[in-house]
Amino acid sequence: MSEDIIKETYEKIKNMEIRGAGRIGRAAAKALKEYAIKISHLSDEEFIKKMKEAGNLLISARPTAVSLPNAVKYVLKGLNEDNPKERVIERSDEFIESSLKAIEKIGKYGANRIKDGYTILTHCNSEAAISVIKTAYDEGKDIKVFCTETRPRNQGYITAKTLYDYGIDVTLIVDSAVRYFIKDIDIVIVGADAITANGCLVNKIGTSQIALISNESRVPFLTAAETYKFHPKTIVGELIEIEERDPKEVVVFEDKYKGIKVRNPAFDVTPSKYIDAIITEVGLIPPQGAWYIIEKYFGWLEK
Ligand code: RUB
Repeated sequence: MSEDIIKETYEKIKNMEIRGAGRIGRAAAKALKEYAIKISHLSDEEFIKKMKEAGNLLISARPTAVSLPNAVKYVLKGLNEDNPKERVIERSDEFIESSLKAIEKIGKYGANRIKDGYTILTHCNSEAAISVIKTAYDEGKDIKVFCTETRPRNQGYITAKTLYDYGIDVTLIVDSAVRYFIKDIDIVIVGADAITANGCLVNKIGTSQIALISNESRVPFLTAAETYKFHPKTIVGELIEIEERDPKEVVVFEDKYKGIKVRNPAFDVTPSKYIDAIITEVGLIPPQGAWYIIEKYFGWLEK
């Protein structure tokens, strides 16, 4: 069945087989392209209807990373153009290509903030943050990286292994050790699932604690975020839904203790006042510049 392409990607995003905001966006764009090719024999009217349904299903897989609806909307904008079938396919390629280019540019711009001898702290597993770190290393800078474990899903292990394989000096710490080690850190760089119109950062749970600690210790806190991580609807006051996942990801107690409640929010919100800069593919901007980015790059989206 042609719908299987969409359902499979939906499932993989939902169960986090595909995870990380950028990857989620590109996976959705790719699924839409493959689906469009499969159903291109349908009438334009039927094609448009089915593509919209597919887009809605993909968007519902995870609620927080805005890269997902932004990618789907970018691709499906082709439905309103002449030759919708071709345009959807072309726009999927465009999105994927521009996403990969953005990560590369973020690497270059962000690396300018990393000096020789720096120790960097990162949290979770972000392609954009890793791009900054790898670029600084490629430039010959002598750097060290501290990675948090990132409970409960331990995405920090992926980051630690990736950087170690790249030849970088890596130290893994438990999430609660950030304040203990902050004296050894020169800069914090994390990724982003969403940036709001007022410059707040939505990212992996624990990010805001790290930002608070960095602020208290005067350690610069930067987030690496492609422009498709900016949330258009926050400009008209919509709030971002924070995904709360299955408590079983945190702990499974024996029956005797099943009355103990376990909460598992996947993301938190870092206020803009703790963010020194947002590294985007169009340059480093202060959090106050978020509104401008949304207006400039997402003016075409319904708000
Ligand atoms: C991943 C996470 C990452 C952002 C940015 O959360 O919080 O920091 O998605 O990643 P999860 P990237 O593992 O729950 O998806 O820079 O790769 O887009």
